[in-house]
Parts: sequence; C-alpha cells; structure tokens
Amino acid sequence: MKLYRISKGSLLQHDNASYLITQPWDELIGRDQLHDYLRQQVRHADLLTPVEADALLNSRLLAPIGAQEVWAAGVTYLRSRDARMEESKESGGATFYDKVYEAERPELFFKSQPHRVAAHDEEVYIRHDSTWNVPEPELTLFISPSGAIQGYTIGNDMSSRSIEGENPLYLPQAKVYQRSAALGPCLYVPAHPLPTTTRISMVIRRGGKDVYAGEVAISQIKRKLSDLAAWLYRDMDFPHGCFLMTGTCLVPGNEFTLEKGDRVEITIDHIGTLSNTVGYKK
Ligand code: DO4
Ligand code: MG
Repeated sequence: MKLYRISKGSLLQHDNASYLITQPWDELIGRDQLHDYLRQQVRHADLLTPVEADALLNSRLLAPIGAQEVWAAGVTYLRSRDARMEESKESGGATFYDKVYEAERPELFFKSQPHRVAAHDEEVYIRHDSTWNVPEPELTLFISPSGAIQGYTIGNDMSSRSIEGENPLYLPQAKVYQRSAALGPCLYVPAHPLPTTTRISMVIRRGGKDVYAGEVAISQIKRKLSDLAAWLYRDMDFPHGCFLMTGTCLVPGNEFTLEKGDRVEITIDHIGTLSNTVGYKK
C-alpha cells in the first residue's frame, strides 16, 4: 500500500481504493507491523471517490516525513566507490573509500532535518559555493523506532562533488544544506520486503533533452538493508523512527554537473517517481 502525505492528513491507496486518514503522521507511521496497522485503519477511514482521490494527489504533495531525521549510507555500490576515489585523488582522500567499501562498519552520515527536505515537485538546491553538483537517486528506508524496516520511499541525496573531493572532512558541507535532500512521492508499505530485482532509474532533463539516463537493480548493493538499519540504530534512539538513504549506484560521468532548471526524475519500481527541478536557495 502507498501512503501520501497531504495537507489534510494522509491519502492511503490500497487494493485500488483510496482513503483519507486524519491521524497525525508521526503517530500513524511510527510503529512496527505498519502494513497490518494501515490495513486495519482502512476500516475507520473515509473512502474517497476516484475523482476526490485524483484531485488530492494532483494538489501539492508533502514530503512523507514528520519529525524523523534523515540519515544516509555511502559507498554501498562499486560505482560510488570508484567515483569518490576518482574525485578525491588530488586531496589524498581516495584511499578511504576503498577501505569503507570493504569494511564491516558502513559509512553512515546525517543528511537532513525534516524542515530542509524537498517534497515531490519542489525545487532541490545546489550550493552557491560549489562547482560540481549531482543528484544521487537512492532507495530510502523508513525504519520504526524499534529499528525494523517498515516501508520505503525515493530519496535524492543531492551532493557537491567539488566540496567532497577537496577534502573528506568537508563531507557534511557537501551533503547537508537547504533542500539537499528530497523524499517522495509516497511512503510505500508492502506486506513483504522489496524484491532484489527492484530497479532504480534516473533521468535528468535539460531544455527538453535527456542529458543523463541510468538504471540499476538494488541487488547490486554491497550490504544488506537490515544491516544498514542495525548499524544506524547502534547506541542511538529514534523516537519517531528514521529515514535512511541507502547509497547511490548511478553517478553521471565526471564532465557532468547540474544546472539551474534541470529536472531530475527518479523512479523506483513499486514506489513511483520523485521529480524535482534544480535551483538555488533564495
Ligand atoms: O562518501 C561519500 C558519500 C557517499 C554517498 O553518498 C553514496 O555513496 O551515495
Ligand atoms: Mg549518496
């Protein structure tokens, strides 16, 4: 089932029907057995007509996040390891990336507070002080307060490669700034974990033309999703649960940098498409 966050509450799609749920978002999603709980909620929720549901889905969608923090895992795919080694070879930082790719402990970093997250169709930003910028399309987990994966959404881990490549200690500045994270369009809550054949694809459009297109199956990831969640929850509590971006495998060639006005479309099977236009903080 899919849960869309809208200004009136949540729109739940299940078995070709749509329901309006007014329970506050954090209270609704912050639990184990979320799929079963949502199925029960259908009994008390208002059934929407197809016209009402379409009108709500075509109005502004909010990012599917309330009070949760957004974290991210890095260097979980070979392509990401190789791209980081390449970009940081001048700074002498390259060797960290091959080590973390092989290490038992994954790279996990803080990505965003909820208020900095862009929703589907909102602008994502590139930094004014960065010369080399890319989107990173990432399967994003929703993890309950107890540490169990309950759902999935699409994440864009917008990144400055010039700042990250200059010095690995600049990683927080390369990764954490206004609208550097996008989540959406919905929270997908299946009865069973996503199949490993699930594909992530990304298209970047500029002036009506595709300037990048790529696709990967999540089976290419080096780590188990449940291990990433378990590492994140070591010695840490998340009273409302947490979102965890699981790393990118799709990295445009070194000549590519985002420009204002580019449209980034990330599609993940079963979940949908997250689209954002690129801009700068006003
Ligand atoms: O180590 C830098 C960031 C890695 C990352 O964001 C990724 O692999 O997706
Ligand atoms: Mg990333």
